[in-house]
Amino acid sequence: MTLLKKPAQDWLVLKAEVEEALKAGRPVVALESTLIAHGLPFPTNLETAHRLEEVIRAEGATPATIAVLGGRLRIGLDNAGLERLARGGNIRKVSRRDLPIVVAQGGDGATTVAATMWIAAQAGIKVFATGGIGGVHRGQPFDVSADLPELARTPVAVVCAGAKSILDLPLTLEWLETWGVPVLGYGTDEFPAFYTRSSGLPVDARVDSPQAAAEIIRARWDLGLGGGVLIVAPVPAEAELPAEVMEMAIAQALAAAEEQGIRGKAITPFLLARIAEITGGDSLQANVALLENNAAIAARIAGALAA
Ligand code: PSU
Ligand code: MN
Repeated sequence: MTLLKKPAQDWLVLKAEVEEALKAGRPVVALESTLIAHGLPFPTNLETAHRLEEVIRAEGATPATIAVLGGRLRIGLDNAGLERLARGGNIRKVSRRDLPIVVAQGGDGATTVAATMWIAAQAGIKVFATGGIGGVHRGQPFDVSADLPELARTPVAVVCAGAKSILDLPLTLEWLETWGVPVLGYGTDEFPAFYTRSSGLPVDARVDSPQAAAEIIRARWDLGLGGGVLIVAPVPAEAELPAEVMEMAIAQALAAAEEQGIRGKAITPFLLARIAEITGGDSLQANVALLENNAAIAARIAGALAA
């Protein structure tokens, strides 16, 4: 029997502009696709996917939206690829454990933070922007998103607006501490809670410029510590939602999930959809505003790292 060792590169398909930017050492920012296929409704998802790429370009970086199409790990999508994800229908939610399945079966998949980080790292992309990361679920401390171990092991800096309080935020931060993931507040001393700017929980360090963030990211890798860094930026003040409204919506969504027995990988998309329903258009507006903000910050940090 021959054991063939095939590098991951064989399954990677880079969009030409992304490949050129990487070769030239220009800044590149990865974007995930689960938020397109399972996090936002159509057509807001498609508009947002395009908008995030524009924001990154306006900051002088190259966007690379990541997904699995036809079993290939795609880094940088064309309009047809983005549309396929946004219109949905048979798009698997792909986290680390799903990667071999969707590749072997030649399927289509939207990548979570974990899977996007891993694919980005295969191509040498160092910075990634998203909305919120997964974490430790409320009342279910054994339901830990694969995003957390990925942050511990894969060398990509992730910019997000914290995490929704559908999760247990204190336990999520404890997990990151145990596994050595630095959490940097971008212009804040507090861990933001996605729709709201504060959670009352402290970050490990505050950074007030892309350079300050880049120096810590670089030091982590230069020290040989490897792994990721989490940079958290609060939702822009004008788009923030009242904490009481959010807590009520989250409590209702959690009760519905419990009642309907929703579990495993379905729980996050279920809660996101219920919260969007309950809060109406406001939550969507906040979601898009924080995504744009994160994309711009990520592009500036990628620029500082490339300098
Ligand atoms: N949180 C959000 N919006 C999202 C997600 C999380 O506010 O779209 C998505 C991200 O892709 C994240 C994934 O990586 O959900 C986490 O899913 P799970 O909890 O099953 O690991
Ligand atoms: Mn889970």
